[in-house]
Amino acid sequence: LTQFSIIDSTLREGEQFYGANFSSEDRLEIAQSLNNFGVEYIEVTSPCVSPQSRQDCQQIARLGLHSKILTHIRCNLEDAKIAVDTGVDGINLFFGTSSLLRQFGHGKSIPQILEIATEVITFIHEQSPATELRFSTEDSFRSELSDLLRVYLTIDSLGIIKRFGIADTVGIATPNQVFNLVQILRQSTDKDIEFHAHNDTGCAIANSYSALEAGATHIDTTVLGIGERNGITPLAGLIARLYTLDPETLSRKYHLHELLNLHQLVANRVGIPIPANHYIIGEASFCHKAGIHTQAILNNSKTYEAIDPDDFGLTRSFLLNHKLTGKHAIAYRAQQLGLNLDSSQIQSITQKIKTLADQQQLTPAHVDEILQSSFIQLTVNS
Ligand code: HCA
Ligand code: CU
Repeated sequence: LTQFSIIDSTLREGEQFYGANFSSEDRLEIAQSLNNFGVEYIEVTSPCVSPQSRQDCQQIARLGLHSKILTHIRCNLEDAKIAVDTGVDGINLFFGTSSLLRQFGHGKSIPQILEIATEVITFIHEQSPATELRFSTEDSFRSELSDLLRVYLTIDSLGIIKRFGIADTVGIATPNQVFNLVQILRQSTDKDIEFHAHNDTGCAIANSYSALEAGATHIDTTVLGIGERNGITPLAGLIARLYTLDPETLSRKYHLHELLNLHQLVANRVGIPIPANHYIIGEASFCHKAGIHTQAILNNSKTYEAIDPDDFGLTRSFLLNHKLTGKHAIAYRAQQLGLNLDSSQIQSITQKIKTLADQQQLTPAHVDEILQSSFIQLTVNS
């Protein structure tokens, strides 16, 4: 799995997150930061939603970033006319194909969808033949397979579309369902396949990985997984999933050291903290606590780390100020502090910390104090 591209949609799907309201400056900085990390594509909000969005879309397209810039529009002529003038590298079109969206959303039948899509795709291609076009069926997993295939195949026969999208719009698909649908589409077209996974049931990363296994070529992500409702595939989660399988490819494709900066920027601009247990860049991700773990990690970090923090410019840490602590971690800390204590001394200090931790909330500073004062006492006594 080396031939895949990430389409990061923090500046489109991410703007649909309940707390997000990016200024022009935010959008430009986030685009730069995504580019520094090295995602292949950046998807930005439709230029049709507001005058500022249109300006920002044009400005991001003009930055000359290494990442290709896409915008995401409804499949209609009015939107298409505005989007072709923005200078983006590609346009992502979508049309709801499930009976729910056809009945209660846009109200169009499958033949009408095909007629409109044909008109829009042909128009964009005539106006701007170099524009990379993608067409996706919104709510793919609640659509009839026969409808999906009819739509994809009819549109494929126009010979214009570069990539087809499958969208798990309400986040209900299972990894097997994703595998099966992508595989069917893989066997029906030679075009690229993009997968967009909502995370309502916590399967977004697994589903995205399943899509890749079945032959998808492009995966949609956002930083911190932000998006409508509880969001979509988190970028760092997809990176973690793929990195453990092939660290060399991931290190070659992306500037992994930029991952934390990117997340800090987005968290700051959305106004949310980075969850401590977020993939890779969360504060707890390389923090080791239980004595059994710290002992083994000190011997060989691979024992309890599937991801090497070094590759991401991050460092591991040990939590000592609790009752689960162990003598190896305490000895390691003593050594760091330059305190020469023998193993029986370390043993008794460890017991002291455990006992104290049963009675009160200890801080790392407490642990250091205990180590230091024990050391002084022991030196004075000897
Ligand atoms: C949305 C649309 C979308 C589109 C995905 C795509 C979805 O709900 O705003 O274009 O492939 O989840 O269906 O984000
Ligand atoms: Cu979506």
